Amino acid sequence: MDQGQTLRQHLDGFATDPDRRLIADAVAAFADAAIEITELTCGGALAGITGEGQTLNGDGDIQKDLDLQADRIIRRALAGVSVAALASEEANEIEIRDPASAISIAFDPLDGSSNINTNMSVGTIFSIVRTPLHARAAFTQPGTTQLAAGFVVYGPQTSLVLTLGDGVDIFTLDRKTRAFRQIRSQVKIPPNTAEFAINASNRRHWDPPILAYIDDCIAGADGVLQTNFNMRWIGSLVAEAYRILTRGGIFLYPADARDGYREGRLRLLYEAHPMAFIMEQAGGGATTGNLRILDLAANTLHQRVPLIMGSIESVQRLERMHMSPDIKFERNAPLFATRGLFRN
Ligand code: AFP
Repeated sequence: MDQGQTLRQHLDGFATDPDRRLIADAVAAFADAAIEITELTCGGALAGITGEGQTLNGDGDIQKDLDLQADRIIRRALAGVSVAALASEEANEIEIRDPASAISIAFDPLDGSSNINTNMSVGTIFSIVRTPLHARAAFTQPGTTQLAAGFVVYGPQTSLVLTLGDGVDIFTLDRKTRAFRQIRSQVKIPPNTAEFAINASNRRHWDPPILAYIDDCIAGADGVLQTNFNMRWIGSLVAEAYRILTRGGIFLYPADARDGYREGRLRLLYEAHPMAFIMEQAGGGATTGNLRILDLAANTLHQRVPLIMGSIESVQRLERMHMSPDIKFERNAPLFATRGLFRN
């Protein structure tokens, strides 16, 4: 893959049969929508964006003005693409369009929208799946049925991360030509990391394996991991994922004891599934702690799931810590507190 090719050239090289052409057209539609959305995020208040909202989506989240505008922009961009079923974070129901189409799409039009009026990075996430016999069943399949997945970060750069099932490539919007141009191909996530991302204010609500892992990270070079860690928490999944693809890391939004968070906060269909596909395609991993994200199938449209993703060594360590019940997590014991039994 030559660096510097446009996204359209990349997609044309991929589209070697009618189904692949369909996938390519859907990705191109998200790229076109992203160019329109980025003009709103860059304009902010000058573009009439307040980051406020009055209505609630199907999962009870306040819908910010840009959530709804992004949803409309994406649906309009997809109008010219044959799609069987559409699922959006901002809609209570699946939209059936062309049931005979080979592809269906789940998307989060604007993730991280609570960051809009603080001028932080936000994004769009999408997952393209093969349509099963009945279009209505498109979103009850495991994540392994995805054909493509991607996300756009509306940050200092507007960049699109894409997997078509053969590695991960990154494209940045050239604002002069209004075309996405490839900046990285076949991205690989470093297998090890010294950087974790978690909302540490929820520490009192975490389950023991998460407590043990994060405390081991904070123990630094004197602890069982024998490494000094750095922490990040942006509050925007796409920004965290982009950083992990750039320099490695582990992102955790685990289940916790708060009401409504027993299955975490992130949604399986249009956040965890596409992110997991991208992470695995880049040599990383994605798990609930107990189960591989891509093996999971949704029972409901906005189903939440605990999400741990990033550098493969850290993901596998956390899975071991979740799956070995005989490990004693004597947390906060005086003097003889025992740590996780793993030594790297
Ligand atoms: P919003 O879209 O409501 O801003 O949520 C963003 C998000 O789903 C994800 O992008 C962040 O990683 C996570 O929530 C932040 O959650 P906390 O606000 O609980 O830290």
